[in-house]
Amino acid sequence: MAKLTYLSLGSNIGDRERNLRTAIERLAAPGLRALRTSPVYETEPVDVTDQRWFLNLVVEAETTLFPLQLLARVQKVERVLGRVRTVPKGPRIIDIDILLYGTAVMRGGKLEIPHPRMAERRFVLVPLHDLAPDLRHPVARKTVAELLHAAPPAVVRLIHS
Ligand code: GSY
Repeated sequence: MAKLTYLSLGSNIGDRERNLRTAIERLAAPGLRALRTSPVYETEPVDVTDQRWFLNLVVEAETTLFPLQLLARVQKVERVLGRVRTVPKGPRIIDIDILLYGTAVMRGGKLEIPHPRMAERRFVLVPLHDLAPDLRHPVARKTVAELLHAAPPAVVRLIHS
């Protein structure tokens, strides 16, 4: 049975826009079909603030992959694009986070769904809100619109739709 999944993509090295586009193209392979892509936003870095600003977007996709298969797909795309895990939370060519996978809740293993920090991150919630404002977070039991309303401030500027 196909599931609806939401992926957050971010890049802050090199041609950020091209990195995002290439990642979206590479994600689409047997078992995953991108349905809609949010507008692109330029966003101030969170956690490690002394780095270039990111471009961020969210992809809505339909997938028949199981969660760990989806994680493997995401990590493969990150590898192919040349992501090297050096500084934790530091600059990256591409970062792809699985935000939601249907209404699944997975905790305590190598993959946590919903993404454990999605509810505090404006760079995730703004583009997710463009696609699915009424979607309900299966743990917080709040809609994306409600989470965005309560999220801490951070600069998120629309670059283009
Ligand atoms: O977790 C995703 C990578 N990342 C980002 C990001 O994509 N955007 C912004 N604005 N800040 C970030 N900090 C990290 S780590």
